[in-house]
Amino acid sequence: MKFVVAFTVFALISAACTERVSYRNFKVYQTQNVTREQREQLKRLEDLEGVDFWDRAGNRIMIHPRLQRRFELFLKVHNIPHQLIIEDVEATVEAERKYDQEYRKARASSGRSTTSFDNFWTLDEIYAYLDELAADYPNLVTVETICETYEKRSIKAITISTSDGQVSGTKPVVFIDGGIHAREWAAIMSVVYLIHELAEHSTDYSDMLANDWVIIPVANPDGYVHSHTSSRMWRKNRFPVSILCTGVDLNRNWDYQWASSSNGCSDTYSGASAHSELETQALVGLMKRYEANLKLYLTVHTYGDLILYPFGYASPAVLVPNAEEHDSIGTKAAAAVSAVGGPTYKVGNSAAVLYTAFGTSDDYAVGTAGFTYSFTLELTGGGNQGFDLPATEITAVASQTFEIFRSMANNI
Ligand code: 0X9
Ligand code: ZN
Repeated sequence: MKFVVAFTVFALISAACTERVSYRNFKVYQTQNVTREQREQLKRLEDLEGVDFWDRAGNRIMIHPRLQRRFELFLKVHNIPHQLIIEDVEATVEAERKYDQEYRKARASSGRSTTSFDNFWTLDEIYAYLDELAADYPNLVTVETICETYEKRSIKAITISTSDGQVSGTKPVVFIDGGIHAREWAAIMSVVYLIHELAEHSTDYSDMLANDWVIIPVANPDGYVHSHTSSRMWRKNRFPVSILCTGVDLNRNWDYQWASSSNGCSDTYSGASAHSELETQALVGLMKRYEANLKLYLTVHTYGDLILYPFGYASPAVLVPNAEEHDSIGTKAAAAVSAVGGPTYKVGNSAAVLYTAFGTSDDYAVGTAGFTYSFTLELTGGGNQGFDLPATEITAVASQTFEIFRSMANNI
């Protein structure tokens, strides 16, 4: 007992002392009407410490306060039209944290315990929920741990199938991951929302359940926890790359057109080799297990209101042979979002609409794994706040995203 008390006190103290990265006076700039040449110039800043491309195209860039003057000079020299859209990122992050604390307090005092999507769930909350579903719906849901990460956390996968919660081997498999990028919290919540709908309201979705669903809501748990406890804008996993830098970009680590990158500190560092990371290996292993039935792969990210299809490694774009089908499935999904009053999603090839990137999961899914269809979804962001979608908007974004899942599952 003494030990338990001492341990609890120690845990509380160390939790309270977890050092948070402060984004005090970090600025975010929005560039406008950038020409090809200007984009090239911007790209050269991408890997510098203190420069964070919120969208990798370089339209929104977060800048460390000590670089502010030089960055503004750079924009001036290159004649790049721009606007300062966030004066102090820390204020945004603090507001997000304050909302969460107050929400949790109110909830605790009201004694409510029903599932709700009015705040961002922690990793432990998501995992507890998955286990609860497995216990409550044994004929529909199974949950398994597919990996232990570098920091010894589980990656959990949930299978939702009317064939006793198992992949049947006869139905098409829809495979979905969220949270490959740690800071993209709304993507994770949208995938949890999907799980909630399919598991707890399964009778409403016999159409969708003509497929077997294999879902990994948090593909990068170490990164996700780190973005909650230490550094809100963390993107990569937490593998110690060098004495200076941590993290591999799990969306550059796949063995299809993988390219080595020399800078381990870069936010898009691709790892020592293709599939070097445990998280990537775990997803690949699961894909291999269901190889014969893989139909649709969806990797859920934020933000940008985009439905993107492969390939993304080449410019001008190299298209998948069934690109037209991808386009029509994507266009129907975008229409489904509009039909419920959501934003206008843009549909297209990832390299053409966004930018080229090597070793991404969407390319691997069709290029190697054997899926018939593969999309990257970039969900709706929080306006100028980017990744910090206000928690009050989770339900709207998640329910609109659900329309994408439903439309796609019914049109493949
Ligand atoms: O860069 C990425 O990994 C994705 N965007 S994000 O802002 N969520 O980081 C987009 C990947 C799209 N796929 C390809 N361009 N191949
Ligand atoms: Zn992402």
